[in-house]
Amino acid sequence: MEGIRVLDKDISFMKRALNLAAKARGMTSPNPMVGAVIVKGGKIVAEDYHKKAGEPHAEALAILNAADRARGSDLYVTLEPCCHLDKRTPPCTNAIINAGIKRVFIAMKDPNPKVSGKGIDELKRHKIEVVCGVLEDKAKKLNEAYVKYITTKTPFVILKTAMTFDGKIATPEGQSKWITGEAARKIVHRMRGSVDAILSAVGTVKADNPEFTVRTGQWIRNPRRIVIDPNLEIPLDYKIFNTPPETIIITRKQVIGNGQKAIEEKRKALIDRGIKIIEYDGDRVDLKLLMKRLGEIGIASLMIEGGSSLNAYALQDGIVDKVVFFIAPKIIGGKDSIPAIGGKTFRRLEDAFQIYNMNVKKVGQDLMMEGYLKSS
Ligand code: AOF
Ligand code: ZN
Repeated sequence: MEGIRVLDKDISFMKRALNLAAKARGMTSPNPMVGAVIVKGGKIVAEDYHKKAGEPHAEALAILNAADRARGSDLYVTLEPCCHLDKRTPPCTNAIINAGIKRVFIAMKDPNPKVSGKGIDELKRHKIEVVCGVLEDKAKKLNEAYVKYITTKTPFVILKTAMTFDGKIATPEGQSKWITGEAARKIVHRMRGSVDAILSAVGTVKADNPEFTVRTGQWIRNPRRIVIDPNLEIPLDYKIFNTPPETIIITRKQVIGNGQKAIEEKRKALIDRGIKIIEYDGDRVDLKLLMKRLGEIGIASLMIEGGSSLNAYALQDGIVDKVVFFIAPKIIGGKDSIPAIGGKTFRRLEDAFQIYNMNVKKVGQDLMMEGYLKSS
């Protein structure tokens, strides 16, 4: 960190800005969560956060609230202020300069290629003191989905699963309700509320008839549901087709005139219901290509809630960014029970997927373990 010496009070104002930003979790996609605090004479004179994509930016709102008090003040903002013109809202750098703000503390550089350091340069050109990197790790974690999507145009993918102490997700007969306890399931609902979509597969949907919606009461936005169903086997009266929001079905392109009449009829019935269908060629959907396609339709983050095979294919196809495993204090044992990750077995330990930046916490009676597939 260059220039200004960062003091404890600066860290605590930034912490406050981060907490404000997080209030909009699940509401800002594909845009970032951003918080801003304006301080003068050691006191907060205004603060605000970005509420929803397309609505005013955090720093612009805080400046508006501060009015004249912004002159000569310090701004704490969790993301580098924007400076580009080809967008819905006016550049925040102009607002900062015009308001007469003296110093700007930034948590992280904006990975958006249209900004990426240019916002900081613009402020410095106008003799504003800038320090970037205050609580940077926390800011990056908060906006990990935004960082991935704005730089790759493909969604940030979380692989979530609930398993026994010995890594099983169901008995050989498929019984899986409930492996984990209430507290863990509550967290899963919260996670659903913060992603754009849930990805699952026919096996899980047929076995559990899930809704994949958020039922904690606090959230108002449900994720899109995306289900891989190669032969359109999921019955039309299943919850996935009968609860909003719109479900997307990923299915195999059928060979015409090959005795596929029933599938063709089902396809028509689904389309009549407003279900979106995405087709793929070949035996199995290429998940990497699917992620590209979903990115194109604006899905910036996705959580996989599938079974053994989908979990394995997701890892194999290299689409997973983060794993969140809930571990319950139960042991099923036996080689016939269903493992969390199916698919092929690695013959050499060197080939195993490596998990980085691992974190563990206790939730109710269970453990929540998370980590990343790439080191940061
Ligand atoms: C936000 N909220 O508080 C900040 C953002 O679609 P627009 O016009 O709102 O522009 C989105 C871009 O603005 C976003 O990708 C990021 O580069 C920058 N900063 N965005 O939605 C905010 N500060
Ligand atoms: Zn802005």
